[in-house]
Amino acid sequence: MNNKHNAFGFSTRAIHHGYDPKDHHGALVPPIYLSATFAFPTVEYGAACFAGEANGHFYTRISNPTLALLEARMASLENGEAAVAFSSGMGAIAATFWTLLRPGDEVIVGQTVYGCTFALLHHGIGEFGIKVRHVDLTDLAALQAAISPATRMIYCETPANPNLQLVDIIAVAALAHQHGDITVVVDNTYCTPYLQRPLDLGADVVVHSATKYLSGHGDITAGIAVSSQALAQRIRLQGLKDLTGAVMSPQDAALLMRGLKTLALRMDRHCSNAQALAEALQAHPAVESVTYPGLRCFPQYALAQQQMKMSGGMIAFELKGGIDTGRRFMNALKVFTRAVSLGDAESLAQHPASMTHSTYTPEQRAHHGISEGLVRLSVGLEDVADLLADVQQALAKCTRALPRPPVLASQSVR
Ligand code: 4LM
Repeated sequence: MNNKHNAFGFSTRAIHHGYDPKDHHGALVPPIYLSATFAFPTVEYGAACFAGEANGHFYTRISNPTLALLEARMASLENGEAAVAFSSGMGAIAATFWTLLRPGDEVIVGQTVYGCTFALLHHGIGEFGIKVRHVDLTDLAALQAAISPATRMIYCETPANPNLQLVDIIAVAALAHQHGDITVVVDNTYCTPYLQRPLDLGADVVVHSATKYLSGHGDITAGIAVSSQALAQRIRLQGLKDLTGAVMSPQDAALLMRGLKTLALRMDRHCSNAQALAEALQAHPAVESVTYPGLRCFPQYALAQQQMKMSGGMIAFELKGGIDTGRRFMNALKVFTRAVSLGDAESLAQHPASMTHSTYTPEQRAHHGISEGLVRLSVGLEDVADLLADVQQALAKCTRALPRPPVLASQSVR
């Protein structure tokens, strides 16, 4: 199957796109090209490759046949023209920023983003003359007011890590594009293209931590940027080749392609397991609040239904006793693993304020909607009955441990 077969369904493309065994001695699984460098048949051809006039592979930091296959597959799944592979999600995000922003430019960022993206914005590009402005992107009037002639990019996560706030991609992209030269970049890590395709909704660039659902097995760190051919070429030649050098290894590309083969199956299971857990948490008396896009009480339920195919595998919730009870809950879990990251087969629990979002100060967390008591669950692929039982037993333990309300002197029995 070659790249012209974009009419096939999502899983067919995730398994076959861009590869034909007959071109590779019949090998069912694509070979891994480990070579760092590639021979030129002539000096003239080598020079043409360097000048961008010939498409051959010449050095793996710029391109490699195994990476090219993965990139073609990811572009197909996101409905983009081209993709660039990176050694981590942060590599993809940093390369995109450094390619598209210059001193004097402004970037508008949604209220809540992953902690290291926040750090890159404020301690990275923000310290090199690029102005970073956080705006509540659910408020289009605020976005309109924040756009200035210097605005070059709008960047968001939807759903946002960790509080799951959504951004209406169609509305934000339409507003951005009324103003001309503004690139809309969406981090699609939480959804993957199986649940949401930002480019179809008007975004210009999609970035991913492919460490998460895309690879799905917690055994690589990887990143991807998907866009038009022209933007991808800029991100490759500037952000990847010269500014970060954050190239993905061909072995990791092979593991990532193995993960992609089961992406749709895995996402279906992540979503159904998460829905069941979110409903169980919501019904439990020890739980203060549950944030999950598939619950009717989710403040942006209508947008979630419209923009996402299903509600995802991530849950944020708070317990009535606050973070002390949250810690007891997490320490009592037996099937869930206490770990950061997300999208793995294993269910994971972590505390954003002290872990993934500890790059924010407490004041910044309060301002950006990340409460100190929030517990984040990445719901995995285990049997849902075991996950429900684990959460119930941990809730029972932390409820028992809740301090009793003080007994008033007049009520005490002597
Ligand atoms: C975590 N996240 O949340 P690499 N974009 C999003 C992310 O959640 C992450 C990255 C980018 C977590 C990692 C410890 C929405 C990461 C960065 O870790 O560089 O592949 O992706 O638990």
